[in-house]
Amino acid sequence: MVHHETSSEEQLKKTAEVGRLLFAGQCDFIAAANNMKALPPVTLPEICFAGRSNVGKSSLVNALTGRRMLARTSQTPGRTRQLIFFNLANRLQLVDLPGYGYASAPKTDIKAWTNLTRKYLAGRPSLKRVFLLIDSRRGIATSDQQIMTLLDESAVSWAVVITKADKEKSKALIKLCEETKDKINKYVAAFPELFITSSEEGTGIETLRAHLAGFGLTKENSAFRSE
Ligand SMILES: Nc1nc2c(ncn2[C@@H]2O[C@H](COP(=O)(O)OP(=O)(O)O)[C@@H](O)[C@H]2O)c(=O)[nH]1
Ligand SMILES: [Mg+2]
Repeated sequence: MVHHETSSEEQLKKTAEVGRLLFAGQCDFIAAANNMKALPPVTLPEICFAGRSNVGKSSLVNALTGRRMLARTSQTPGRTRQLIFFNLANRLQLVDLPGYGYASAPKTDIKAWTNLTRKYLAGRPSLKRVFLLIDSRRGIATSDQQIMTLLDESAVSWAVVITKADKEKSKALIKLCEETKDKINKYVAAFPELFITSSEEGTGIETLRAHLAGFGLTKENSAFRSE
């Protein structure tokens, strides 16, 4: 018997393909900002990755874009204190935020970049959605809840991405996801679904790409398209 795809299956395939194509396109580093004045101008729609230090933000940007060294992972500590902006095919801007709770840094430094991150999160007009990363082995911490509250109060839409799914057994992962869903339920600006990912193994990356592509300009409307 011939299997006829339902329209929703077809739709899923289509969005996956749109995501794949977008992330296979050009991706350029455009700015590293450590103060509000250094932020690049508001042009493209923007999405950002936030979370505690070491949660896997840079690894996720690299996995999504398929470029190993685009966002430097934890080996370059200085970089982790700046907001790093990437331009994806003139259609979407990706931002790798400084992690909160960097234990080994001086308190005044932490305050400075935490303030910058908070200001950015609460007041960036082009910011379409914040992806808040949660380590599958750690769950939601107080510092995460503070960011969730800030985003809710600023009416900025956000979603949870579970990282390092490869490090947890499936039973524990299911439990963590259920607990996480329960916790984010009470926030009005939270996207109800979780994105479960492993940058190491590629789990969930295609789904996330497809979702992210929905925030970008279409190819036809891209900022500097050649006529
Ligand atoms: N097993 C595993 N390790 C990961 C994954 N993502 C990141 N890591 C590791 O976690 C550490 C912190 O990652 P990084 O991307 O620098 O985190 P950031 O501080 O949030 O930018 C690094 O040692 C990564 O190799 C993952 O999906 N699986
Ligand atoms: Mg990083």
